[in-house]
Amino acid sequence: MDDNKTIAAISTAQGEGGIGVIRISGSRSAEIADKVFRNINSKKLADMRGYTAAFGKIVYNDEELDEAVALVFRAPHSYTGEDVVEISCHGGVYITKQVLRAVLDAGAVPAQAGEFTKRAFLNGKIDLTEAEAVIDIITAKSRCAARSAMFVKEGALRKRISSVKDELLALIAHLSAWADYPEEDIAEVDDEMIFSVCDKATNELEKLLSSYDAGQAVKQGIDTVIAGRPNVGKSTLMNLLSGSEKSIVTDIPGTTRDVVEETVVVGDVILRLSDTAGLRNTDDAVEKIGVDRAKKRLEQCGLLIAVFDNSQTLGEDDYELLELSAQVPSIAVINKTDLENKLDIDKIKYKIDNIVYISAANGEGREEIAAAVEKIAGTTKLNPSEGILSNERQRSNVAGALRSVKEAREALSFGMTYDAVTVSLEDAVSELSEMTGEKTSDEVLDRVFHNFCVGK
Ligand SMILES: Nc1nc2c(ncn2[C@@H]2O[C@H](COP(=O)(O)OP(=O)(O)OP(=O)(O)O)[C@@H](O)[C@H]2O)c(=O)[nH]1
Ligand SMILES: [Mg+2]
Repeated sequence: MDDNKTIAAISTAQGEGGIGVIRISGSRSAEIADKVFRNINSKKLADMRGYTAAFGKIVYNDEELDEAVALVFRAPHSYTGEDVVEISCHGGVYITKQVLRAVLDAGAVPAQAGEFTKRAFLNGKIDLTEAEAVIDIITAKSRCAARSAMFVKEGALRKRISSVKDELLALIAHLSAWADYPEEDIAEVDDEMIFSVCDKATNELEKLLSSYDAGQAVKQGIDTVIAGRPNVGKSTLMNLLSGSEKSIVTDIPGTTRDVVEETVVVGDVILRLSDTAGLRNTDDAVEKIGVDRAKKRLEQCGLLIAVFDNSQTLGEDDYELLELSAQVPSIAVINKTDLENKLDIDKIKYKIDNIVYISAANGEGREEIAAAVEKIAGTTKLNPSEGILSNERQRSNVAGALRSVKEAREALSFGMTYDAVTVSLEDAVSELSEMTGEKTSDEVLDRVFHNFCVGK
C-alpha cells in the first residue's frame, strides 16, 4: 500500500448529532493530527500507544474550534491496518467540516468513497466479502439482515468459500503431480475420488445459491402489491402492516385511486408495499387510470397479497385476480372474518396455496401474514450464521464456479483427459478467488467500493 498518502474524511453521517468523527488513516496520521489537536496534558499523539485516547482542543488558524477526543490506533491494529487517529468532536455540520478542513490543511488528502475499507482490504485485514458486509451492516433494516451481515463480516462466507476452494485446489495439485511425476510414489488418481470432490463442491455451492433469494428478501426486500376488488379492506390491511394511517380508508368502494407505497419489515422480510385501487370495470376516468396502474404493478411485483372479502360471494373481478395470481408468488388474504362467511374459500384454495384469515379492521392478522410471507420468501430456512450471499457479484461468481465444477464432472464421465478436468476445476477456483478478492481486477474493486460513501 502506498503509505505516503494519509487520508481523512468525516466518518459520521452529515447532520446534527451528539458527536461527529473525523477519521485519519496513514503513516502520518498522528503527526498530522498533532498539528490540529492540542492535548490537555500536552502529550503528543505521535508519542501515544495504540488503543489510547486523549482529551483536548482542536485549534485551526490560531482559533479554538471545539473540544475533542482523539483515539490513537497503531498499525496493523486498526480498521485499515495503518496508523489511524479518530477525532471525535461535537456533531455539527459546520464543526465537523471545519475539523476536516484543519486536518486537510495539515497535510492529509481527502479520502475517496470507501477508501478506508479498501485500504483494509488491500492491507489484508479483510477479504472482499467482509468488505461488502460493512456496507450491509450499515444499511441493514432488520435484525436478520444485520445478523447475516455481521456473520459475513466475521468471515462466515470467506470460510465457506475457502473450504470449497481448498478441496478443489488439493484435487488439482494431486492431478497435476500424478500427471507430471509418474515415476514418483504418488497415490493413483481414481475417478471415484474426482467425482466425490466434485459432488461435495456442487452440493455446497448449490446450497449457497439456494439461499440467495431468501437473503435478498431479508436485505433488499420484495416488491409487494396489495390487490383486490373495491372495499375488501386493502387499505385497512396496508395500515395494519405499516402501523400507520398511510392509506385512506372509507366504506365507499373506489376510495384508493393512486398507488400508495410504504416499506415495512414483516417478520424477517422487508416488504415494499403498494396499496392499489380496487380492481373493477369502471367508467370513471380517474378510477380507470388507478385500476390500470394496479394491474401494471401486479404484473411486475415479487409478491401479491390478494385480498378477498369473507362476507361477499366471489365476483367477476375476484376471478380475474385469481387468474392473475397464477403468474406471481401469492398469498390470499381472507379479510373481514368477523363477519358471516359468504365467500367460497375452496375456489380460492384451488388457485392459491397460501391462505391467511384476518380481520384487518380489528387489528388481527399481522403475525399470520408475517408467517406466510416468511414461508414464501424462504427465510424460515435461512441461517444467518452460515454466511449468506450478499449481492449479485457474489452470486454470479458462485454460479460460475458451480458451472465449472459440473463441467469437470461431465468431462470425466465422458472419458476426457485429466487435463480437461483440471482446466474446468481451475476455472472454478478462479471464480471463487475473484469472489473473495484474492484475484480481482481493479475494475471489480472499483465497482465494489463505488457503493460505499466517503468516510467508510
Ligand atoms: N367488518 C370489517 N370491516 C372491515 C375490515 N377491514 C376493512 N373493513 C371496512 O371495509 C371498508 C373498506 O375498507 P378499505 O380498507 O378502504 O378497503 P379497500 O379495499 O382499500 O377499498 P378501495 O380503496 O375502495 O378499493 C371500510 O369501511 C373498512 O372499515 C374487517 O376486517 N372487518
Ligand atoms: Mg383502498
